[in-house]
Amino acid sequence: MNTTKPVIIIGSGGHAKVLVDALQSIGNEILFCTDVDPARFGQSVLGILVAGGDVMIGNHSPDSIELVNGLGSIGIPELRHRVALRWKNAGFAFRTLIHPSATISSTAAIESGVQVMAGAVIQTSARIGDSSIINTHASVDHDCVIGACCHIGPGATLSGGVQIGELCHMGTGARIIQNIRIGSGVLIGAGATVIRDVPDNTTVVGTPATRISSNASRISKTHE
Ligand code: JB3
Repeated sequence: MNTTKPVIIIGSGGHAKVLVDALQSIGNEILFCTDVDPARFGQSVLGILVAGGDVMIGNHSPDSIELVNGLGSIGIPELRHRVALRWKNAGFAFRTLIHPSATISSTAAIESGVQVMAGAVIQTSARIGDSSIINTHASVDHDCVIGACCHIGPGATLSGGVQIGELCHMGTGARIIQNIRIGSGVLIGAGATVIRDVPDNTTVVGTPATRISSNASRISKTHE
């Protein structure tokens, strides 16, 4: 939280609103939000204007601002990933945002563009990959490794030594026991309890969590 650059928030929905609130609480200047839905243009998010489409970002130099990825997910975060990739390739940096009420060990590693929301806990020696969201009151325990662009949902719990690949969604209140390995492109349903390793591109639900479908076709489209 030590940059002085103003930010532009991509998106103006529920996740963007939580980000506006967090940024305002630490006094970070927000220029405007963007959206793809013209019906949102001219509206405000907690007093911040939805100024137009993402094309408006191009009116600013990558040196003068930072971006905040305001796209969350209720499934695999492929849209969030695409938007991050597009603007990074155009030379823009994404702001790493840690809510003042989050608790993060000094030995944890937080990569760029990560968002750690209110009340989340990240324990010693954990690593959080680029652009991931650790949402409200989620808990990531010692030595966990979370890959790029994952969404760890509100109140989700990772016990010690869990490894998660890229582009995963862990639903609200889901839990993973110690030392489990989760692949990439995995969706863990809300409230699930994961007690066995989960391979790439799989959806698991329930307690204990069991596989209900494959996400392979959707994930491959993400990387086109
Ligand atoms: O559960 C919690 C605490 N938060 C959820 C979050 C992680 O994910 C939240 O409840 C929602 O389920 C979801 O939030 P998100 O992603 O903000 O969803 P929604 O409220 O539906 O708003 C998405 C907005 O992004 C809509 O206004 C879309 O029109 C807009 N949008 C879609 N694609 C885009 C793009 N905006 C821009 N700027 N660029 C895009 O490419």
